[in-house]
Amino acid sequence: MPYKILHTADVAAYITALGIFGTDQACLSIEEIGNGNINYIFRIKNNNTQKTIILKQARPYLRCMGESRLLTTDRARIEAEALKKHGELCPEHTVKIEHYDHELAAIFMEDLSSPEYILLRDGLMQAQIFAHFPAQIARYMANTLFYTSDFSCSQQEKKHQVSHFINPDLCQITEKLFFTEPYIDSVSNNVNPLLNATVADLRRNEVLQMNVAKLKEKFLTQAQALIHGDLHSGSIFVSHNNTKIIDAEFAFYGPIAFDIGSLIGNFMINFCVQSGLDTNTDPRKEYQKYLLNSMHTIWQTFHDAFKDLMQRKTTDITFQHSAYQAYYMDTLFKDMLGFAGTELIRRTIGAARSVDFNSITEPSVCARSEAYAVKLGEVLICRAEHLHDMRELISLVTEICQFSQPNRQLNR
Ligand code: SR1
Ligand code: MG
Repeated sequence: MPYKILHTADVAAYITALGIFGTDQACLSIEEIGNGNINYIFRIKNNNTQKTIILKQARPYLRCMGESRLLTTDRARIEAEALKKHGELCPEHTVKIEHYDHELAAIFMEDLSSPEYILLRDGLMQAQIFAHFPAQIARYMANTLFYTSDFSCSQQEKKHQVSHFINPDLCQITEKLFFTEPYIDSVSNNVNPLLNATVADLRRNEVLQMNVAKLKEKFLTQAQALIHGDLHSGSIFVSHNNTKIIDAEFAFYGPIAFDIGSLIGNFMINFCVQSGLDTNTDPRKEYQKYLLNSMHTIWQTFHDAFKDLMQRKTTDITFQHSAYQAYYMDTLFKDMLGFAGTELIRRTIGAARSVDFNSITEPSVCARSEAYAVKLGEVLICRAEHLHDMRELISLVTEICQFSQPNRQLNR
C-alpha cells in the first residue's frame, strides 16, 4: 500500500488487512492516545480478547509544529530498527516491536499503557519510588552501547551500521535544541520572564560557550555506538518490577555519554522541580535524596557493567589495554556531566521546556526551581572536566539547589 496518513477511522481496516491482529475488524476499537511532539499514536483493542497493541505512525511533518514543518518519515525505519537491535541486546528492557510497515512508516509494538506501567516522568512527578529502575536502566545502557561500539563490533560491520542509522533530520533537531538555541536569543526558546537576568548571565559566560561548542562537536562527530538519542523520562516506562524503553526515533551512532547524560539530567530537573513543591504538608526532601541515590546507582552500575564488558568482551586488541579503558571511562563520566548540563538548560529555557515545571503554581517559586536547573546546568558544563565521581556531582547539586536549607516559608 502506498504511503497515506492514517486517521482513527482508517486504522481498523488497515490492521485487519495486514493480518497481524486477527481478521475481525468489527471487534476492534481504536483510540488516538498520543500527545508527544513528533508522531501519532493509536491504541487498538480487540474487544473479544481484551488484547491491545500500539500503532505509531510517522507523518511527513513534526506534529507539534504542524504540516508546514516537514520531517522525514525515515524516522520510523530508524526507530523500528534501533528498537529491534536494542531488543536483541537487552530484550527485558526494550519495548517489543511486533511489526514494521515500511510503506506507511508505521510501527506496531506492545502496549505498555497498562495499570502496571507508568511513564517515568509521571512516576517521578508523583514522587513514586522505583527501586529496580537504576540497575535496570544501567544494564540497558551498558548492553546496548557496548555491543554496538567498536569494543565489540568488527570495523567493517560497525561502518556498515553507522551508515544504516544515519539520521540527519532528527539529529538536527537535537543539535539546535541542545547546543544552539538556548545560548542565543531565539524565538523558539521558552523563557520564564522572571528568569531573564539568569539567562542573560548564562549567555555572557564565555567558558560555558566554549564547552557547549566542544559538546556539540562530540555530538556531531563521535560515532561511538547506536545510542537511543532521546533517553529522557518520557521515553521510559517503569513498573515496580521492570523498565521498558520506547521512542527511539532519534537513534544514531553518536556519543555514548549523550544517553547517560540525558537521563541523569532528567533526574536533576526533577530534583529542582521537587524543591519548588516541598512544603510542610507535602515534604519532598526524602524524595530528593532518593533521586540523588538513583543517579549515583545509575552511573555506578553502568560504569561497573560497561567496564566489565570492556575487560571480558573487547574484540579489538588495541582497546584491550587497561589504562586506555580507564581513560575511556573517565572521559565518559566527564562528557556525561556536560551533556546532562545541556539537558538541564534546554529543558528549562528551550523550545521543549519540561512540563514538570508547570506543576509549581506560584511563579516566583517556579522561577527559583528553574534558576536552580539553569545554574546547575551551567556549572556542570563549565566544571565537568574537573569532576571525577558521583559524590562530587551530588555535592554540587545539593550546594547549588540549597538542599540543606529549610524551605518551609513556602507553605501554600
Ligand atoms: C521538536 S521535538 C522536541 C523534543 O521532543 C523529543 O522528545 C525530543 O526530546 C526533542 O528534543
Ligand atoms: Mg519521544
